[in-house]
Amino acid sequence: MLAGCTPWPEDTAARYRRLGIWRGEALDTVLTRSAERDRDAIALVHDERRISFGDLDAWVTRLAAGFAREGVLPGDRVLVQLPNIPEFVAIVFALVRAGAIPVFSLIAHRHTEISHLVRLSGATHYVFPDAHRGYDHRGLAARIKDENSELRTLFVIGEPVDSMTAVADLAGEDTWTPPPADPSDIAFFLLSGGTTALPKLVPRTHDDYLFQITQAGILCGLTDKDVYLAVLPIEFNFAWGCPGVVGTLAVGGTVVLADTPNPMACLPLIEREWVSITSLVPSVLTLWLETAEWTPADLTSLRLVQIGGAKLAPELAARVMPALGCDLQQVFGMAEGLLCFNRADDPAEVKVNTQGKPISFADEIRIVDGLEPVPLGEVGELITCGPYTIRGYYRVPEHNARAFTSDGFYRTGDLARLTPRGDLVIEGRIKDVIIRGGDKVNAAEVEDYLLAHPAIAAAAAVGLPDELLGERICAFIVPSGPTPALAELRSAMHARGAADYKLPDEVRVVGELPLTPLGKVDKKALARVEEGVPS
Ligand code: OOB
Repeated sequence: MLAGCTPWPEDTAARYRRLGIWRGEALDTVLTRSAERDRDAIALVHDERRISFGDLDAWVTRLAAGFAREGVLPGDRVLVQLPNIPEFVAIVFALVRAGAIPVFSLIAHRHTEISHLVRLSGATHYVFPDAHRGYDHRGLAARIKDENSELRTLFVIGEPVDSMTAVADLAGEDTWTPPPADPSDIAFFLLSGGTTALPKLVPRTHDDYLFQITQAGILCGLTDKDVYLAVLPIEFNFAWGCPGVVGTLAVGGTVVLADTPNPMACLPLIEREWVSITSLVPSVLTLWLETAEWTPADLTSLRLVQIGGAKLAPELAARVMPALGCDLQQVFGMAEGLLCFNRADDPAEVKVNTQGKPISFADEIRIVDGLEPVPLGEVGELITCGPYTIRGYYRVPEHNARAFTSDGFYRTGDLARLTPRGDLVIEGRIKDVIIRGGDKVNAAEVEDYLLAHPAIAAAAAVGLPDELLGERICAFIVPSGPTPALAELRSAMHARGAADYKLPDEVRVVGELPLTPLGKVDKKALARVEEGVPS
């Protein structure tokens, strides 16, 4: 395994292989297999482009040969920063086929994140678009290359300048023979999804990811008739492989790439492409539900909408099935591995109120306080290990010592409890705690109380520095009607049973909550309000 990554213990790995969980196949075989089954079936759709499995598989081999010819070697890390376009899929699979390791970055990343990722990954190549939404990516890439001597090649989608290489000019034969792959080694790096620190690198192996997409696909009843709409950024684990893009391609289904999560664009796309399944974060779902009420778009093809990435309020969850006319599946997941899904045959009440169960019998979950399990049904930290959950981030040994237990469980940092029927309910983040005058207040709990108020559409509880209390509770709210005053909010929360010390000290009205590029509330930006920095 690539130096700097933590392998599973040998006996555990042997067990996963013996049980057939790890199949010992390279990730890019999913494309070859689907192409062998039906070369003419459509794999990718973007705007007016439609690419068959036969063409995609051949394109991937030509690109892999082209990358190899340009000096991309097996084991090289290659930073990939692209929007939802077919090139993302082709390039990532081509790098995997060439034995290189793509490092997924968000298109929204700028100098701070990109230079951090180049250094942390030791990337020797960088793939990016010439420009996207008015931003000059070539300028950023040139600056990054000047500052990092190990970065050898800049590959651009679009017009090259200076010494950049255009991906369109990569010439290789589609009869090229790739180097042999080791399926137990790293296929690509995902990014950790923190909202407070710079991302860490999450090494995912061929074996572990193939298992994830297969298992997720089975639980979604995915077949070659399915059409998956990639709405969220494609490099987000949720959109890439839960079952997402890779899972859909693996069963021979069609992936439609959306340029934006905007419902005005996506709902007509569902009608045009007969989309059957998609995955959204709650903030995007809110927009979709508003639009779905009056849109003329025909959504009858849609059979399943997966929602995850952040807490889904039960009130919002209850609106999915009636408004979109399809099934709801809550997904609790993370780049590091563990995925929990509602099951198709769960009662509606379970789909609305819980985040489901782990997708595999081989996932182990524990709910602990420190290392000790809490009594069944009580809230504690969720820790987990299993066949697709990493044993360590790349090249951060000090952090790994804290983030993993000595027996290899990943400490998710999420607070969770189990219902009597064994479904998980996520109650907040361990670190999302406001320490108010010595009392610890779970921000998510305050938010649940706020959201229960009929005049509040969205809310975030944030600890702001306070001379007297250390931190005071500030409720940032997006009103859905007349703005409730602080006193009224406090008494409404009190009437619902909230303890005095959990009541907000201050209310601030905002037009919308700032979000990270992956749709999580950006509390760092909210806290900056206090410093007078515009969020
Ligand atoms: C997904 O992945 P990441 O790595 O961006 O973020 C993981 C964190 C979790 O630890 C949890 O704090 C939060 O995001 N989260 C949820 C949630 N799903 C994720 N919190 C409450 N309810 C949920 N349903 O966000 C991700 C990766 C794959 C599939 C889905 C989400």
